[in-house]
Amino acid sequence: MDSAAVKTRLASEAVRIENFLSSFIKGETDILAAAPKGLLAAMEYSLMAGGKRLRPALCLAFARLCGGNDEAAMPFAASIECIHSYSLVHDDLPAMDDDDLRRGKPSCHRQFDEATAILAGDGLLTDAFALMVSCGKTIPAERVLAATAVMAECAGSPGMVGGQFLDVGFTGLKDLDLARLRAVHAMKTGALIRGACLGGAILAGGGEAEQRAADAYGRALGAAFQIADDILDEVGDAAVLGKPVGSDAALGKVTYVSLLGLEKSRELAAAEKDKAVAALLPYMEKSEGPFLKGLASYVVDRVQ
Ligand code: GRG
Repeated sequence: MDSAAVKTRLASEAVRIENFLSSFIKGETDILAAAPKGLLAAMEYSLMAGGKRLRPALCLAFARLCGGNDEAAMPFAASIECIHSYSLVHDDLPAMDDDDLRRGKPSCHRQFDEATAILAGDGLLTDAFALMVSCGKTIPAERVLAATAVMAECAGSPGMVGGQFLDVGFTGLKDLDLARLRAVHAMKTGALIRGACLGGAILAGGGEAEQRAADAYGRALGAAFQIADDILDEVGDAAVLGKPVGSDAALGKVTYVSLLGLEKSRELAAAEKDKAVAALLPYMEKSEGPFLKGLASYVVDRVQ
């Protein structure tokens, strides 16, 4: 699938995902019906502010690849975007990156206030798990349980939260080596991407080989994604990204680019992309194989 077709496909997935997220966050389902409207407004502000919807699209694609039904997997896929959105809200807070802008708009604590942004993030995270378990209405409970456990691990202290903790501690550290950097990013950025792939495969009843492929693809894609993110922070277009560039260097962060330089970073991103594609080789005849292969290139070549 060429890059234009991948972009079109991802955009159409994003519309479906956003339709689901929008009705969820407006309190139209039982899960959020009793939530305070003011809190939902802050959650909606961040959740519906755009974004590529890459993680839920990966989850849906792996669910389909493993023979699952789209509609049944949608709440699970959408829950991963809620977790992603919470992580960005909290990452922008003054105690963390202290960013005023996210996707070209004031960050949540700038638009509302700090306490509201903390609670909006808390709400998005906790309600995500309610969404995940709601899949038990249509999917066998043991699969939902296993996929939810994967997400808890990937989003929690052994995954994204732990990686963020280590990353905050590393800011300003100059002697961080490549192995440590990779390990931190595998947790901070990679785990949620891997969880989206593996969670989708488990939810759809994928077998051991399919789960292994989803895991390997997600792991490599997560690494490629972070390297591309570091490159974009160095050479990206602030207007397209919707946030200032150069913030990593300003914060004294060690990144792939600061350690390896631009050219070597690009080579490493391409090598991770190749690993992701290799994991999918047995599945290229399936309808989602070419899309997932194209997504790996999209992640490396993206401009936002
Ligand atoms: C606060 C617990 C906690 C975790 C925060 C992921 C993260 C951990 C912080 C975000 C910092 C950052 C910019 C990491 C680089 C990778 C990343 C997550 C980029 C943003 O993801 P995209 O490009 O965003 O998928 P969109 O806007 O498309 O949703």
